[in-house]
Amino acid sequence: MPKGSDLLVAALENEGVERIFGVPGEENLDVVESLRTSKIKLILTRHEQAAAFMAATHGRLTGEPGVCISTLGPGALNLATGAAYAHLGAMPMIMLTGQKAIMTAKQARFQIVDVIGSMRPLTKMARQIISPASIPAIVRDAFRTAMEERPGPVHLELPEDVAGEETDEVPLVPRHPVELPVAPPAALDRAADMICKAERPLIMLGAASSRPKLVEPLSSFVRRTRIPFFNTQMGKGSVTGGSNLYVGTAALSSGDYVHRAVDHADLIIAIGHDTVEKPPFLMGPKGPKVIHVACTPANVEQVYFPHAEVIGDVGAGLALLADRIEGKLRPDPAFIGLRSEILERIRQRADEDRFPVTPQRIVHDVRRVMPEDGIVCLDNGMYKIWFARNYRTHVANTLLLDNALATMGAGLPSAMMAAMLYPRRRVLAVCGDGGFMMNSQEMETAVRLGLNLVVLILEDSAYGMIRWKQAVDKFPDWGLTFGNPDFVRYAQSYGATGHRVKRTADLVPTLEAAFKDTGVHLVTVPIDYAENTRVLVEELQGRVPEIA
Ligand SMILES: Cc1ncc(C[n+]2csc(CCOP(=O)(O)OP(=O)(O)O)c2C)c(N)n1
Ligand SMILES: [Mg+2]
Repeated sequence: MPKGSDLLVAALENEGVERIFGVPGEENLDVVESLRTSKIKLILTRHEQAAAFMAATHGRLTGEPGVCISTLGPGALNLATGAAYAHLGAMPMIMLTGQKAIMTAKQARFQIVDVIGSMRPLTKMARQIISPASIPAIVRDAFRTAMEERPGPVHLELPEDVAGEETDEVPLVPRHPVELPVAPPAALDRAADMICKAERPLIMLGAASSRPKLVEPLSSFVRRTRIPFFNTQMGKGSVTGGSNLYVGTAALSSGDYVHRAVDHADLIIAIGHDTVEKPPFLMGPKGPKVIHVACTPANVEQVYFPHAEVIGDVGAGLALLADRIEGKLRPDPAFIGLRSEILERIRQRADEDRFPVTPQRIVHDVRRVMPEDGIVCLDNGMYKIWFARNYRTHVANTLLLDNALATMGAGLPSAMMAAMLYPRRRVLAVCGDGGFMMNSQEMETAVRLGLNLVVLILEDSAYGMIRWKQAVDKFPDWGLTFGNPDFVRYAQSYGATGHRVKRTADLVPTLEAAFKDTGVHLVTVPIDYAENTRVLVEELQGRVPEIA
């Protein structure tokens, strides 16, 4: 007779799960035993948070939920930041946590916290499993909920007595394809009318436009309508950035060069905008009209209140919209001039050879060593703004950054997941010396898994972004610097290879050599953040951007 944990693992196999990331506790031992004889690999991490970041990134890159596992109380709470990361970032993920037996209480309240209660606000659904017979249906429901628009994390708690309880065979619930409804003709006609009447329409690609299945329909919409486009940070790469219609990335909310194009527009077609992102532009009473195109209705915010909405399957909706407007638009010639001005500004100082290295040069050099399909995974720090503004993407989901929870610590785990999913592509984690140290223990996991991965650390011995904001706000420079380990020896102690860049000209050859070799490489380079103030404050007319 199968026990609860056997049914759980069979249900996960039924969903196509290949790996589970995490740190089991004694309450998970039945599940561990059921995994032992299954096709699913158990991948131990050195902290549950990293397991959750990896599982979430699986969901982000494939559309299929990644799965992570932890014990009760302390382990489950360590998943919380990863839950929030997936929840805000709309990444499908399943979190499985153990719990003490529910029919007896032999250890009184030892280690018991209300994990379901803690997870509820951080997930789409949080449920305790109370009988083995319910497992197949609950698991199917969990995956469906996690994957459905808007995707996100689901938490299931499996108490140890339910996991160990024998039961009759219970049939699994088969998967079937689900299509979303398409926007009704009235909504499409209204939007088409607004676009045809506009003189200077501009497309904005937001976070949800990066969903893996949208690559083709989005590119086709832009090709057919020839409307210039810009993207939010998390919408980067969803349409080829090499096209002559790309006018830039909105890494700040206003005042950046790309906002000249936004200010010039009289209509913005916001495709897949999710207001979890730091606002890519600020709507006001006088600005351009906005059409929201997405699977789910817009959230109304102080800075985002669209005038029309096209709700439903985005790919199908865009094809119908293109049918209505193709060939009827007159491209506005001013965008072409604006585009070259914006891109020229962004390119400035990319060749600067001063040492420590400037952020612009780092972005430029990273682009040189990354093939078009190479994946750059950012942690969270000052350099994120530079990569978002300056790094050109040509393939969808090749610059993974978090402009939603904007948590530190996800750079290395997200890169590890990308390296596992795409072993033949170059994968680079870019981390600050602060963010890297928040999950640096996963270097051991990366080495153990035999991943090919390069980690670039930008060293300023500080929580640079906060230090910069402190200076912008005219506070004295105080309290935000720290010392670092010797990163080369630190890498070596994990069995990885460490490199220190001592001259700006060495950055490209060092990264190139690291990629040509196999295994895990860590490259550390000192960064000069004087450019933050020069460009992001002084050059952008004294306007101070909001930061995370
Ligand atoms: C988990 C977490 N803690 C704190 C912050 C606030 N924060 C944002 S950026 C930053 C500094 C990042 O430092 P580092 O990783 O060294 O990057 P740098 O800005 O120095 O390049 C901090 C503390 C955050 N976003 N996430
Ligand atoms: Mg730093």
